[in-house]
Amino acid sequence: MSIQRSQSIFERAKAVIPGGVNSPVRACRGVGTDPVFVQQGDGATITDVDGNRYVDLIGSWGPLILGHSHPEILDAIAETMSQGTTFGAPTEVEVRFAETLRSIYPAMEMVRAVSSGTEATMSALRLARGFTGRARIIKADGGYHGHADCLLVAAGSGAATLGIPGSAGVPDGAARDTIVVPYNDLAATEAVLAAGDVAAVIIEPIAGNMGLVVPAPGYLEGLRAACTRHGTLLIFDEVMTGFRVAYGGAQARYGITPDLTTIGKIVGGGLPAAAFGGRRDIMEKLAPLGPVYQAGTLSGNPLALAAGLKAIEILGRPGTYERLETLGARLGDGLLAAVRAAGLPACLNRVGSMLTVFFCAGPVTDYATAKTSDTKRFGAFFRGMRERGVFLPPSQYEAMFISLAHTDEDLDLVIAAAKASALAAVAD
Ligand code: KE4
Repeated sequence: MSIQRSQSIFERAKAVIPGGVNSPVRACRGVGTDPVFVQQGDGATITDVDGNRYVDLIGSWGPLILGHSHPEILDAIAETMSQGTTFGAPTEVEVRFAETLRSIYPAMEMVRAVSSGTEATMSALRLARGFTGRARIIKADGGYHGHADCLLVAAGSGAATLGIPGSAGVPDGAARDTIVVPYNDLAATEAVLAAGDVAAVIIEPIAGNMGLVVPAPGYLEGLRAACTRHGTLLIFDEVMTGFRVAYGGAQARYGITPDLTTIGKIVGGGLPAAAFGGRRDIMEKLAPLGPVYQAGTLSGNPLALAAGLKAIEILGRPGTYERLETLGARLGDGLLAAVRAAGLPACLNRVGSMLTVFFCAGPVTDYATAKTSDTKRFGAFFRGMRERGVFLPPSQYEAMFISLAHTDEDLDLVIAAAKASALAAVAD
């Protein structure tokens, strides 16, 4: 497979963009290769600038649950674009977007649209701190909620530790009030909450950024009860899981009512849009009504919201999530069998159409167990799969995403490639 044009563009890119990419994971540094540059996407496939076609299992990291260039979404964008793209003044589509989210996510009694998941989580945390008058927040080790300073915090040693900066440029003061606890460790979380000074727990109800990790039975229910007991707000970060794991997200799947929800990716229909929302008494603390400031030039962008509303409409059609479950089960089981058939230890975590095959015996129940994976072997597997026409997320600690555009033939190709790539990875 020639990637000559990609390589020449990558050289140009590295001269003007840090690492040649606009988001670090795209650089493929975790899987020992260089990125290919994409020319176009079509349904379940992408084509790179050298004309190589791949079955796409990244789906732009979640947004493209309907596949690339869905005709109805392109039509919705074109129709909206004909009237203008952004006004810096309110539009009716923003109201329809908020009403639609509230009808599907009843916990989102009020909604504020923003342009990225990072903005949604950063704003939700500021709101939680403003509402409670408390400074401390809790996040899970291995949880990723975007790159706001207070969230780029690494776990120190020990179960529940005061945050230490997880990135250069994050001052101690910004990290100090963030406490990091192991995912699925309810006791550690409750021990921190007991002090009664925590503004919010922010959690991925199904974790997707340490690879996919599912909540242990009772974990989310326990978080809900403990937050209620201690006057702490429970924030479900559903940027990835919203409209992915169920039409109503993880909160519908598990029957939990968070105080605030952040949502993104799919709700933009492939364009930049996200939102946060929740209890009316909390949301009404937001400017211009209340003292918590938050703003955005392109927040509620009509083009992105029109695309998002069309995606939400299509996902609401009968049989959607049954089909995604069928595709997910077929792919997950096929990949797991392929890697194990090569004699490699592997385990699978999957919820519907998002999944991760970990290169370790498992089970993977938190970040510590996820990190026992053989990332070198995963890298070899990634390279073999790309060579064989399959575009995997370039990290063991990410989830794969399937779309409604994927066909059984696509999955046959992926599973055949996995069998060969796993064997090659053993020899690598
Ligand atoms: P964005 O700012 O990237 O739109 O969203 C941040 C975010 C917030 N919450 C969750 C649960 C997320 O998964 C994300 C972003 N996800 C990563 C992929 N794991 C985006 C990919 C990237 O960083 O390039």
